Amino acid sequence: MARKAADPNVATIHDQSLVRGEGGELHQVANSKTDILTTAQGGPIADDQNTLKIGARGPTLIEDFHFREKIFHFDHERIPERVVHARGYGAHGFFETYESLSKYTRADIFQRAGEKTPAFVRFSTVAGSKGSFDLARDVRGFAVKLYTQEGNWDIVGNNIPVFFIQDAIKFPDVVHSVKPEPDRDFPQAQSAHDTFWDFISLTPESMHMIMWVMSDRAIPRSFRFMQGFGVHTFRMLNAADESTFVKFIWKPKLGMQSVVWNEAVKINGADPDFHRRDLWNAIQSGAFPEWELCLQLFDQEFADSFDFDVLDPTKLIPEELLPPIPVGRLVLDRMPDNFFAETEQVAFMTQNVPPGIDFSNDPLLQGRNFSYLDTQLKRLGSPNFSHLPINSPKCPFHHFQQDGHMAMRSPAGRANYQPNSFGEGPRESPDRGFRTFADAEGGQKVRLRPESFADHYSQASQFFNSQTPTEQRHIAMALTFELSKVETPVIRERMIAHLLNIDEGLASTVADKLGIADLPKAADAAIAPRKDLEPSPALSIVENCPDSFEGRKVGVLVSNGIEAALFKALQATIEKEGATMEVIALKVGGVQCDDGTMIIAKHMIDGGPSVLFDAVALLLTEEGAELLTRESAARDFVADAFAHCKFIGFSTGAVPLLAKAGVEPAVDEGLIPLADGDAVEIYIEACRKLRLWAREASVKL
Ligand code: HDE
Repeated sequence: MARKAADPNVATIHDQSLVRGEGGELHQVANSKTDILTTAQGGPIADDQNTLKIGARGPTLIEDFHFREKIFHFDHERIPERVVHARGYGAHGFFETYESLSKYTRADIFQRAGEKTPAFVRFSTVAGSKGSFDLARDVRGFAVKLYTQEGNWDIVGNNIPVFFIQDAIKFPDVVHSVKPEPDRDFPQAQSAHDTFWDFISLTPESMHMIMWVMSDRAIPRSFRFMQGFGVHTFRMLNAADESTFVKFIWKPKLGMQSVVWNEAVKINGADPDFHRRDLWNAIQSGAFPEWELCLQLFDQEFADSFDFDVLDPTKLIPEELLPPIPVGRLVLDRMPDNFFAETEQVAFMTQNVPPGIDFSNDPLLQGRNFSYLDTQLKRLGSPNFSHLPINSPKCPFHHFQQDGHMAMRSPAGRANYQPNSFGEGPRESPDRGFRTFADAEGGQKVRLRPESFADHYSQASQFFNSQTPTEQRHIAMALTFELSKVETPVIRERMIAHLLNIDEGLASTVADKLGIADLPKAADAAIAPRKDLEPSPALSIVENCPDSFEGRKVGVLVSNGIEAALFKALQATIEKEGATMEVIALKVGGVQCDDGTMIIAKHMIDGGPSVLFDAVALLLTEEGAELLTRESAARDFVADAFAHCKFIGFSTGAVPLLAKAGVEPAVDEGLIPLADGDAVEIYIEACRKLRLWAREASVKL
């Protein structure tokens, strides 16, 4: 069934047209290359074009079992989408362990250097439904299933290391608030509406997460350029059952990158599948994305050194205070053969942990361990969802669970229980089996938040203070945009009152942009916010720019008559950098170069706006540029690339188009003349900075 072809986007096409049989009926008949079409029961089918009727124009007969079966199955093709994280995209790969971690954990996956463990990863947005667009401002799911030798281990994380709420009992509330409002069923995949901000403004514990969600982290350029976090504090247990606390962080080898909001809005129109297409293209072309798993390991004494509680999922441990240790790499190298069978049916569960990994008392994690099993039954419809190949362990497994809907295994033997006297079936192993950390617990039964969870603002301030001025501006703009869509003034004001506890400058900028003349009083805080926490540069995307253009994409706008040598030099340099390019022209048929060679375009100008690319180059003759000045899509191509602070390479002939788009060719160092082959190197070097943020103040995004 695998459909692999030279061009990642094109399956092999066999030209087979319908043929007419003796009675005039249509057929697409099997030949030596194809199998004979059958019913689900295996019966060969003679005619799949026409229902069985009395006469050519007569009524359809109910004895047409083939038609009945085909439509019946079609009518039942959908299963409930995930209540959250409905829109997602997955890929297969492997995890490779660097060194033995036996000192900290007895988990089999961490015992041997070089051990490779099969993996499946599903990235997702949270709020939107299955058919929503990829570039919503939202948290991204980063769920990893590791098929270890001791059972499946799911690290069901996000691309943000903290969460909105501290207690699982609030999860339905936060999710209801962000989903489409129940009376009108909009907006789709957006947090910019009253109910979300109403809930948030009444939930101070969400403020740290809100800073992240309003930052560029929530509009990633690609799944390949984002970090992943296990969020909660977990435990590792070694052979002696000694516990070490651990936080899991995935770091992309290609570095982090996000888009800007104005770009995100336009990408959603130009290519709603931007992220999944990006992953598909990268993997199909052999550019396998890679992440390092990094661990923050600590003990109780270290945990006690903080004002905050390591069980509180709205807090993180700054990397500067506890540097994450790389312990292995995750490589995604194969797309599923079938989206539904694998990506849609994959069932992640936080409670899937192997011996040597254990939970902490984080109340969010404890609640999740309850929820995920429930949700799988609802979605997949049977307690036998672990029989599906994507969910099935790849190590030996033996148990006495049996029967139920869609049981796909046929266990042999007489004794389906234990203990039994027949010597049949598996037995437990106190030695090799899962052992829970024997922590001492005690106390009254209460419904209480611990005092140690009461600081809701200090790390929100720390996050804001750790951002570059550019990123801080983006947070202010995002908050302004979102709150501008809120129709209830008191909700806006409540949010300003919270922002005052995070950063007064931020609060007054947002208030000013919303036209709130009188600043409200700062929100009452359970604990006085600390604004003196050391900034953590690791939290900034811009500070950690990879200084590489690898894995990125250039959009090259071309016209007839351009220098073939320059085009080839550009192409070669981009490829050498490990980047890719796509050609845009007036027509997809392409253009002819000065030496008569043809360049085929991937996009016509309306179909390839510059928002789809990390940098652009304009290889135009003057005549070609003049022609394009009349196309609004071409003017937008240039104006947007400029406004989004992208590097723009241009041939001399392109100047008229630049001018028409309002861009001075020498306005800043982000505009790079491509006079000859050497200039191309200078251009690519500049592109490694990804964006010329210095331009931003002048373009007023
Ligand atoms: Fe989830 N979450 N979640 N979540 N979550 C689900 O399980 C839930 C939370 C996350 O690609 C559901 O299979 C509760 C935090 C990801 O298939 C459901 C709480 C984090 C995915 C569920 C949380 C996540 C889910 C819906 C609060 C980051 C997608 C479909 C206590 C650490 C997995 C499903 C995939 C999916 C419950 C909070 C990440 C309903 C009750 C915090 C990446 O079980």
